[in-house]
Amino acid sequence: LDNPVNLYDFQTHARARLDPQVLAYLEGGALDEVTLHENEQAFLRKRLRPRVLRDVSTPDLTSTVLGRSIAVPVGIAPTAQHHLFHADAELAAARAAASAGIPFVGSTMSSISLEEIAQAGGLRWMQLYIQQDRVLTEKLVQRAVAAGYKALVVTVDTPVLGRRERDLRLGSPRQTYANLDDISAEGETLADAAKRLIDPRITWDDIDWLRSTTSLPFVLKGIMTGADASLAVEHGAAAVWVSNHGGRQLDRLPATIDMVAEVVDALAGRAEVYVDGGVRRGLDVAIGLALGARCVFLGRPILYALTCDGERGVAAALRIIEAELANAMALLGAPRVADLERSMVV
Ligand code: FNR
Ligand code: LAC
Repeated sequence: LDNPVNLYDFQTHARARLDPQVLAYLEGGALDEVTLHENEQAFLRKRLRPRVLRDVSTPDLTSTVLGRSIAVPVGIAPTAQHHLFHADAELAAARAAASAGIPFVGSTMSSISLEEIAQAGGLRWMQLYIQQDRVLTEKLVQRAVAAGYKALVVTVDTPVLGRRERDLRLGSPRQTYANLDDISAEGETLADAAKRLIDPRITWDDIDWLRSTTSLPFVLKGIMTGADASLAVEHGAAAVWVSNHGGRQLDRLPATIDMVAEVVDALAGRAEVYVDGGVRRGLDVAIGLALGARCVFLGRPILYALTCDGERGVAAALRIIEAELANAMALLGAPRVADLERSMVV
């Protein structure tokens, strides 16, 4: 891919290269894909109210998440099965994140093991599905601690898999799950693996159980209401991640960006707030930060960039997002991340 200028360039290039079944898995959403599209559309509907005559000569994009410094308030969301997109799999994306100084979240369902991903260095968090087998779940947590992961991201919007019709038509890709080699059959489809690995019975009691097994801070990913955000904090969450799983789970949910303010207000500073879903521009990142998110995560765009050129592709995509964010902040009159305010977005 020659001279990518924005993230859509990676998408166009990747679409032409990927096998139809893999592309369906990557791009698909649940049912009518209303939420999938709404995530992007809601960002495009936002309008900005910039402030002028503020010295923006030295943009400062640095921030922190859970007490750790990051170079840009952007992160890589957990996505399963990077082998489908590039031979270097998760290691490529994790290395690009480490070089960029941003967090990388490894999926429970990664192609390579969490220990192999750890070789990339950098700030890594572990996404956790609470599995039906709690012993295996606990073992995964202990492995993450041993491998230097700094937080658990517990995904709570997936008690069952959403009905993704593109996958139902083409079949979901047959893969291996390196973190789960003790129980996962070689070449199991993602849909079958999810049925076994995801526990539909989990409740807030299981969050309390998880908390009792580890001192790692945890983030609940897939919160879409102020009420659940408050419960998350009451059950010990250090952060709440506003997500609708990229429109892959429950359809007809609002765009994530439209729920950030409600969650921020419900928490009133008691925990950090993150958001993902439909972020395609540094400008979208600025909007998320202005509305009160502390970090904004990317899902599919990373997989497009990974498909195009492995680590180099992801690094290039991250540089573009950073440049777009710096440009947006300067034009908004916000030299520092903390200068982005809710009043700047309508
Ligand atoms: C995901 N997502 C996801 N989330 C999670 O908690 N564990 C996982 O294993 C996966 N796997 C996964 C695979 C693929 C192919 C996609 C596209 C997404 C959801 C992901 O973390 C994130 O919430 C969304 O992708 C964000 O939306 P965008 O950026 O893709 O629009
Ligand atoms: C997905 C699951 C694995 O969205 O989170 O495909």
